[in-house]
Amino acid sequence: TPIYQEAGDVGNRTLWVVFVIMLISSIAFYAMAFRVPVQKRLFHILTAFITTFATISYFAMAVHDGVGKNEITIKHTQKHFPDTFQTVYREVYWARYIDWSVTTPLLLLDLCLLAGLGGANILVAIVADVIMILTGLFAAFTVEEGPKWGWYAMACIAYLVVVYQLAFNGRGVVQNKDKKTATFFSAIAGFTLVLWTIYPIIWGVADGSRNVSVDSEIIAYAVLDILAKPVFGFWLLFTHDSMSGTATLE
Ligand code: RET
Repeated sequence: TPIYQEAGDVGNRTLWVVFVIMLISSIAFYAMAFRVPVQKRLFHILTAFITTFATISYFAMAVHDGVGKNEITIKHTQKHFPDTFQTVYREVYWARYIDWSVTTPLLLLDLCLLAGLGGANILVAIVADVIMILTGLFAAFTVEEGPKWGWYAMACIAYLVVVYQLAFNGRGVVQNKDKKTATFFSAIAGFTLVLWTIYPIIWGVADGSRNVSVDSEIIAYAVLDILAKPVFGFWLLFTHDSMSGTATLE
């Protein structure tokens, strides 16, 4: 008998709640964008786009359009008995990967512009990030265990490139800016790296090894997504607005 791993009421309700939070944040970010002079709008627009994509993706998941199914066969090996096989069908929320492939580059752009990184470094960070998300998507839909963790390992290596750009190059170059910006960058980039590192851990126990229910997976990603997008966004924009002069961040 196959095992079905699907979202229940708790998961579905969570998806709707996050949809509403993303929608309200987007409206707030667009409103904040209108209130600042046009030269200061870049961060506002970027941040508003990030939650806009998340709003669309959460809507897709809540109405169950952005969801597929992955089939995996598990072999139980028992001493003195023939091997038994069990099929697990687990929901895969692929809309997340579409969302992440657009929004994580935009989040990185926010941070790279804040640090004042050059074009080449920005491009390396963004391309590595896109590779991370795409190989993560392949990992999610690969049926065989070997290739699955192979794709996962590739995604993790790409992630290390992103970390390197932010933690080493970003931190180095932001020292050329004023002290306030340098301190703020350390705080918000540190916050980002801690949060982002939890994603592959959740993926490993949920999508990867299937030890965690789909509902728990939805809730874990919901908390992370709210911190990584709306909370990150309000923090960035309020700080930006409170800094005097347009030169501080751009
Ligand atoms: C995957 C699985 C493969 C290994 C790695 C991953 C990393 C994902 C990250 C996602 C960040 C998402 C954010 C969303 C914002 O709301 C694809 C889970 C390394 C870092 C910040």
